[in-house]
Amino acid sequence: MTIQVDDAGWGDPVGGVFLGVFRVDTNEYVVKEIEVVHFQEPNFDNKTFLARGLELVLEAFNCLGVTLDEPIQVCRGVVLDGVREGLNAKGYEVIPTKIEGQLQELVEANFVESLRQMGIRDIPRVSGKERFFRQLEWIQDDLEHRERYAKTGWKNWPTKLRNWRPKWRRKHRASLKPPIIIKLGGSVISDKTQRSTPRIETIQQLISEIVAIESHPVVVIHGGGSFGHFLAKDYQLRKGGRSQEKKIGVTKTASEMTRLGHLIHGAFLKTGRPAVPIRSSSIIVAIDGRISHMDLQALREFLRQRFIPILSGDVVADTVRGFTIVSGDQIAMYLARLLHSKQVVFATDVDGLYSADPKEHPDAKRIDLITPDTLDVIFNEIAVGASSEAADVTEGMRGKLDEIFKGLPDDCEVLITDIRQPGTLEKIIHGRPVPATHLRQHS
Ligand code: IP8
Repeated sequence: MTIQVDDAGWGDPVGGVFLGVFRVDTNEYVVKEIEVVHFQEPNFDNKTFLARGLELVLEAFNCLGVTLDEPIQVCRGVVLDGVREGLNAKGYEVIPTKIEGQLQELVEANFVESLRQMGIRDIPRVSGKERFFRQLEWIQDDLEHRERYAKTGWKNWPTKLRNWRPKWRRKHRASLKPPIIIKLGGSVISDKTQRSTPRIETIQQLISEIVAIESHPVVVIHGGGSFGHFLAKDYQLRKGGRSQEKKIGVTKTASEMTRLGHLIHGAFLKTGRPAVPIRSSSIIVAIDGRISHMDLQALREFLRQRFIPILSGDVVADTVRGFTIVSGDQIAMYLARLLHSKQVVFATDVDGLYSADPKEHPDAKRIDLITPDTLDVIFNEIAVGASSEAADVTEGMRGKLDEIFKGLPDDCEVLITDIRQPGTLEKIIHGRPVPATHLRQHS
């Protein structure tokens, strides 16, 4: 009986290469996949796919009980060089050939189905230009997370394919500047001493300043303030959990965050500037308290259409803890990296960090610049002589700055300042000096 071996996916930029083994007379069929890592560096250069292909075909032969007296028709493709050589060496009668018909269709269909399962929609069944570019487009939509599924070992991956954009998108994207990210601190937009108490006037003031910057795309993220933190603490949500009681805590917190979000969105509505809430818990998944995935497709699309996306710190799904709290700070820095932002502004009710509380100590000095190298020295100075309540605040602030530095890209600057003063944001965008504490990776 004749055995056929064919491949699919060799010319496709996403996924591994599928190998189908088919006994023509009985229609028995086994399919295997040479995993995509064999098409990435350093494996691709070392052609590890050749040995892996042979290994998989022999596994399939084992399943089908192929014997040495069965002629083996093997497709002529390069990916099967190792299979042809290896089978020859083992004494099989190998006939290099062009495989068409049933096997070709089966293995192509299996490969295309695997692309669909990865989430690539509208993928043509037949290989060719359209299928190829559809895959590149899919990768481009979330390069950060999807590049690992690509055959990045191809010579033209780094030079051409990695940055490929369809023409219509190229035009669109070229005109899109990286957004400025503005984090509204929870203690500015709410009274943190009273449960779920908003500072409506301050919110309106902040939003009016934000909408005044028209020259630049903006993303707004707000903290939880007294809407999120009381409940998060009551139910110890950061730690996660599985109990019904905790899940009710998640439900209440999510509901309160919706209320706060509604107030912020309402303030945008009054200004007449298009803004759209994007629920953080719908686009983020965490692993053990840290963001591991953020689906930015909708956010990017809204930004392109000049909406202001509004996100917040939130209670989100966590694959280790069940759920957790991710702060607006963590989200801001994660977004800054993904969206290549050059400026992130943390809006507070003072124009920066001071050596002591400036409301109580008029001689307190503002710290103009902090880098990772100066962080320890500055915090030691602040901690000396701080009251125990102030020490708590200092400790909280240290955690905040550690979070910021953890995610701060080299070419991005964070400013901690009060943006309510008219024109402050405009100055920041144009690189003009404003009273603020600046955070940078290098001085
Ligand atoms: O105020 C926390 O966000 P943050 C959000 O930015 C919740 O830390 C739900 C407490």
